[in-house]
Amino acid sequence: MLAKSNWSRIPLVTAMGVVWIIVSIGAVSNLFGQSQDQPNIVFIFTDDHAVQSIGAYGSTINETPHIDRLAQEGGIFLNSFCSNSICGPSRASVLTGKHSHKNGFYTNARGARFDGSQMTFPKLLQEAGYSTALIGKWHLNSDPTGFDHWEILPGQGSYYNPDFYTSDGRENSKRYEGYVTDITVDLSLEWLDERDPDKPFLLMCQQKAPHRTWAPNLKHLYNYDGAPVPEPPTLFDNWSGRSDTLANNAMSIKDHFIYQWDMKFQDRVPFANDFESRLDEPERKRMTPQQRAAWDAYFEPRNQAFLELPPVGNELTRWKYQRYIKNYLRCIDSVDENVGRLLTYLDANGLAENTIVIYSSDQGFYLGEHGWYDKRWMYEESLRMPFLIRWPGKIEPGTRYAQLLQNIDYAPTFLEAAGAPVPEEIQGQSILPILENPESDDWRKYLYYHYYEHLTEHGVPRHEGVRGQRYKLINYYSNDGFELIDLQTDPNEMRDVSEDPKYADVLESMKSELARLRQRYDLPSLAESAVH
Ligand code: SGN
Ligand code: CA
Repeated sequence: MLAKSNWSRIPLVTAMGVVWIIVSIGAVSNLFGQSQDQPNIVFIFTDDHAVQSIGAYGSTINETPHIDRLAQEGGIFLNSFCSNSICGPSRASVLTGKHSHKNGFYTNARGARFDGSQMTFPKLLQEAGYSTALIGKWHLNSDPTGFDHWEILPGQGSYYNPDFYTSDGRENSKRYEGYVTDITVDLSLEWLDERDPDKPFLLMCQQKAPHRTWAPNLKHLYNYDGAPVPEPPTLFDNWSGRSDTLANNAMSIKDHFIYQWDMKFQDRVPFANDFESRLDEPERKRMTPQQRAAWDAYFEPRNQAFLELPPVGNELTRWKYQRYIKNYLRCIDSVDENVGRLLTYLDANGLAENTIVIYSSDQGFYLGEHGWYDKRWMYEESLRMPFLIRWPGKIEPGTRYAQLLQNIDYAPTFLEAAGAPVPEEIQGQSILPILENPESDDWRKYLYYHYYEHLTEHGVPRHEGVRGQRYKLINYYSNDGFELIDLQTDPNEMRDVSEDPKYADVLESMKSELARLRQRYDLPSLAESAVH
């Protein structure tokens, strides 16, 4: 890999000279590779894990002791955000350190493919002497590049008895019996055992969980049983006082769950409408007879009780919220215990000291806030990404960072940590200076956001915006206009103050921040953005 990538930089030397240079580069890189200065990186990345369900972020609905360990032994970024709140685009920003309009991956639309020939940080880490691996969810449609080893789920993947495929092709995918969250870590640990011990490594361990359809592991089915999970204060939000476009959503707890998928019913529920009824349930049909029996033993009696006396009105919404949130949290219970397995492995193999461990997720999620599930909007719950980082010797245990972090910052951070140059084209900034000086004020004061999918599966329109520490400006540019939120007086984001004269100056200054960021990141016109 090294020889190949350096070859292109030395086209004019003679054949003998080339051999000599390659041998020298190999020797230097080997020394470099063994150096203690290059930390290993374990990047644990989950799918749709909202900060409201992480203990270290103050969750009031669950506990995540293993994830929290990273905050206790390292640091936590309290203001960490994505650039485009949807799976593939967030992953593309992580890999490239760039916003969607620069890495070319705007939406999850059918046919969207990540251009794997472009610069990514794993490729640059390979050049800097790292062994690299990616295991689990990928969801960028083209095959991964920049990894010595990869084993990925097709598309969204499955919770039960999942298929994984490798560079041998999708048609040669391998089915593993068991639960995807465990298997993703089994495969990650196998790779750690087999890797070249003389090189530093990058492991991207990317869980499918806790993505829809929230199918928990059998051993966690009974967790949270017996007592209701507290409801968020905005579960019955009626979307007034903000853009009219909010009311067109198709992601409400009240109306937009599918009984057979999300609510775990086997048959059509008699009073369900067509939207709420789809029979091609994705998980139960994949289970072994034993798995299915254990699954049914939990859900069937509870479903019967529901059908005998179905709740109505707000009580039905409450019931759906409980069914949804408990399964979501059970999926996280598996994620958390598997974070524990990874940390235990690092401890047991003497790797903890020289390994950066990060826990993050591709975007946040609504856990009933605003009456919703799913993501996409620029409101806090889906804009946020968890970011916990442990790096012994560099981060004081228990450090809390308030700076505005974004997923475009991950790539330059990893490159700088590895001592590799950060290409000019990267739009994010390395957080290393902040890690050294947590109080640092020398950091962005505003961040740029842009969601491009227009009125697809969940009815969310394209929009862009800017967020500072106190204010957020959103532009629903294809179907409405500006919305201004004062996060200090209105942390639940229930009121657009863009037309309130008291905020006239704030509105103007946020508009000019937006214009400044559009220029800084070299955005095309909104008309050009409206084609994706
Ligand atoms: C699927 C889900 C959606 C979800 C998208 C994107 N529907 O289409 O609810 O928003 O993925 O999620 S499902 O009925 O198939 O579960 S993402 O994490 O990949 O961006
Ligand atoms: Ca996601």
